[in-house]
Amino acid sequence: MKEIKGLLFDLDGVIVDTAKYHYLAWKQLSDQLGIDFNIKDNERLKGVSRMRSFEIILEIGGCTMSEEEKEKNCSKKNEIYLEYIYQLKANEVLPGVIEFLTDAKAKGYKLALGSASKNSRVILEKLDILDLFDEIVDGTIVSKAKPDPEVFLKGAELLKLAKNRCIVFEDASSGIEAAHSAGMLAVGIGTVENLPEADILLAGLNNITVDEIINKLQEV
Ligand code: B16
Ligand code: MG
Repeated sequence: MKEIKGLLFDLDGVIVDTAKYHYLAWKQLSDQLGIDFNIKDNERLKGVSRMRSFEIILEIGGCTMSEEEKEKNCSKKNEIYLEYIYQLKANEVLPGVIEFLTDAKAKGYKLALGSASKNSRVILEKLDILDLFDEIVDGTIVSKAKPDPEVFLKGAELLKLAKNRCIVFEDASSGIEAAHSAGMLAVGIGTVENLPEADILLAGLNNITVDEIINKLQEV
C-alpha cells in the first residue's frame, strides 16, 4: 500500500446524519402526491442523488412524471429539506468526527469532502467544520452519481494527490463501489450486512485515529 496522504469523506452518514431530514422532506412530498413512502424505503435513497431519489419514490408509487414535473418536485423537496438544515445544530455532528478530523489535519493529511449533496457547504457551515476541509467535492461540481468514481477522483485531483494515496470513508454501498472503481481503499461506516465490500468496517469515527485505521488497512 502506498503512503496515504489524502482522506475523502462522504457527508451524510459519515459526518452527520442528514438522512432523517431527507426522509422527513421526502415523506412530506410523497404524502402530498399520495405515494406510500416509509422509513424502510428511505434506506434506498442513501448516497443517491436528489433526482434519482425522487425517481425511486415514483417507482414505489407506480407513478410516472414529465422531466419538468420531476424537477419541480425535487425543488419543492429541497425547500422543505433546507428548512430542517437551517435549524441544524453544531452538536449534531456525529460522535468523534471533530476530534478525528482535527487530529488528521494536525498530522498533515489532506481532507476533502466527497458527497452527492448539493447542500454540503451549508451543512458543514452549520456544523462549524467547513474550515477543516481542504477541498469540497459535492453534487454542485460533479455530474455522475456514485457508484461512478468521479466524486473521489475529483477529490484526489483537487488535493493534488495520486488516487492510490487517498482513502475513502463511506456509509453507502454505492460509495464503497465508487471508491473501489477509483482505485482507492474504502473504510465502511456501518455493518458487514449493509457494506460487505468495505475494506474495513467501523461503527463510526469515534475512539479511533487515522493512523490506527491505516495500520488496519495495511493488514487487509
Ligand atoms: P441533496 P452523501 C447524499 O449525501 C444523501 O445520502 C442522499 O440521500 C441525498 O439524496 C444526496 O446526498 C443528495 O443530497 O438533495 O442535498 O443534493 O451521502 O453523498 O453525502
Ligand atoms: Mg452517505
